[in-house]
Amino acid sequence: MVDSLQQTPAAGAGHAEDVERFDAIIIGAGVTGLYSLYRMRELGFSVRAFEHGSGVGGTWFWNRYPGCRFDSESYTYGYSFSEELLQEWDWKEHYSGQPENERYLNYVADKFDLRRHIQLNSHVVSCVFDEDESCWEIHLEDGQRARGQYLITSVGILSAGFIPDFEGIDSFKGKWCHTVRWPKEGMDLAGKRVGVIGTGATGVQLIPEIVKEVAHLTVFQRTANFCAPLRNSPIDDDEQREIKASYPEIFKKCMKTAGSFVHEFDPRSAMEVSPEERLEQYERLWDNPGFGKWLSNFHDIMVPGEANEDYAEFFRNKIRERVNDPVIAEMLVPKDHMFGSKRLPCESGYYEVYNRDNVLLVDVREAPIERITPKGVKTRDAEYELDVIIFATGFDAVTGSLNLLDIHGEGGHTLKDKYAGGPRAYMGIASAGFPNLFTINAASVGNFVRSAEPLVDWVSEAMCYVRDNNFTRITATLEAENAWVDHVNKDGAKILRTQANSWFVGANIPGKARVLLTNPDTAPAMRAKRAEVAANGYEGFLLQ
Ligand code: NA7
Repeated sequence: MVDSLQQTPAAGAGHAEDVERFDAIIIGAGVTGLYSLYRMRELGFSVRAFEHGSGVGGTWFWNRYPGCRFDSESYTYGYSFSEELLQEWDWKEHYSGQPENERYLNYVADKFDLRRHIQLNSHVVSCVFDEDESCWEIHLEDGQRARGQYLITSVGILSAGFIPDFEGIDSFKGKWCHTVRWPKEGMDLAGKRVGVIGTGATGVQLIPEIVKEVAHLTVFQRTANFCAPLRNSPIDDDEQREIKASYPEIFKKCMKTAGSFVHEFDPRSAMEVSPEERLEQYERLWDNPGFGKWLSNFHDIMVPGEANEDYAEFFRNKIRERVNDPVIAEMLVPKDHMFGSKRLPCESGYYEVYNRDNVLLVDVREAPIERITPKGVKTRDAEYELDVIIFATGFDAVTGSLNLLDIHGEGGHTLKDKYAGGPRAYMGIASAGFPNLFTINAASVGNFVRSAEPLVDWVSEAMCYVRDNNFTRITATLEAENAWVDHVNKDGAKILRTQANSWFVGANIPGKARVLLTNPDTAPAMRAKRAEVAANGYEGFLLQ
């Protein structure tokens, strides 16, 4: 459970009230929840968002670990729905950090007067569909209940933190936490012997920051990743003016790309240009900031084959150049998965960390972690004495956060049971047997806000259609759901994202079904599909 990710979880609100009724209950006040609240309220629905945290921001509220920041360009991540907001808000860095991102979301909540519809410190423990009244009832940890015709889960795809089931965590005499529950007051790491388990996007952001203050750092790595330099920098006044003048073009560009990022693939094949030209492009992208190294490259880098392997080797050699000790360098060089088959972490001085005398890299694929002891971490080969253990061990992605909500649909059937073999949701958002439930957390991937805004718009319009036509329920049909799941499995098998063991396919969680947890389609294809469904009178949905 979420609260077991930190030694001292925050206390809940602890009050009970009468059952209040709303048109829509939104769970989560992160980027999607805030926008859902805004949009649905604008359309005349009564709404209430229930948020577990003591503040708004979701991902940017919980992930307070040092180094946490965007890998998307800041100005592509913000909301586009208000021109005034776009002109008022100054992003200070090209890849903005957690504190500023949290400030931004608080600014949005204040500017659009959203707070009066948000109940903080509200831990939803179950959601039950009332078939007689065609509405959802949610239950909070403190006994409070609320009812809504619609249930909107804006709980994020990466919010249910995961700690491997290591024996002995409670016996550890030092301090520990998971990065998604980094305490607001910070962790005292100065002069301490610190261990970090996990080297995904989170670990790679965290490690170069904390190494500046710890006495000694031990990094436990199971899989070496392809990581790219972020090359963050401040946004100066001229750039700020230029950004603000070109938002329409920026967003237009984002909306054309597969993942809604600002980077567009080069239509040329890597193997069709000369080796010199190829290398020149690799080097140019390498020197540029952000995801361009991944998403502005030759298009065939992103399919298994010669181009992908050629670029992977370029990356491997970049790692070898940055790490002084060739043995450590080889430990950091990824060899067991294709470039782009896992999410590309962006880093700022990550590899140079391993040139320090006070840093030790431990290969826990070779010698797995056996247990946590009172003194530290015990692998097959040694015990590492530590004062602090940081779990950067990722998330039970997509379905994990839904399972925590304990959702019961028609006939009392649970979403958890339905999803036991992987998500079963038409277009990723609606499941047969769960009327008026939109799992919007499960369908937004890529550059998050860019894909979430149109999705929330679509759901809100569907709700208007139901209202305007005097229906009370909208439910995905089993046929539409089955066809969609077949599509995810069939087309998902062809894409790079399903070729490695990662959270994309649930492979990071022992015992979890190995299926693509998101839609396999590009963002424009998903928008087109949803538009077609709406134009055909919500094809694939049963309206009652
Ligand atoms: P990730 O990318 O899932 O990374 C988790 C890391 O934890 C990864 O290095 C794992 O190794 C490691 N891990 C997990 N279980 C173990 C065990 N049992 N032993 C050792 N190491 C383990 O999560 P992040 O938080 O870094 O990033 C998640 C997303 O958040 C990211 O994609 C961004 O979009 C934001 P593995 O690679 O599985 O061998």
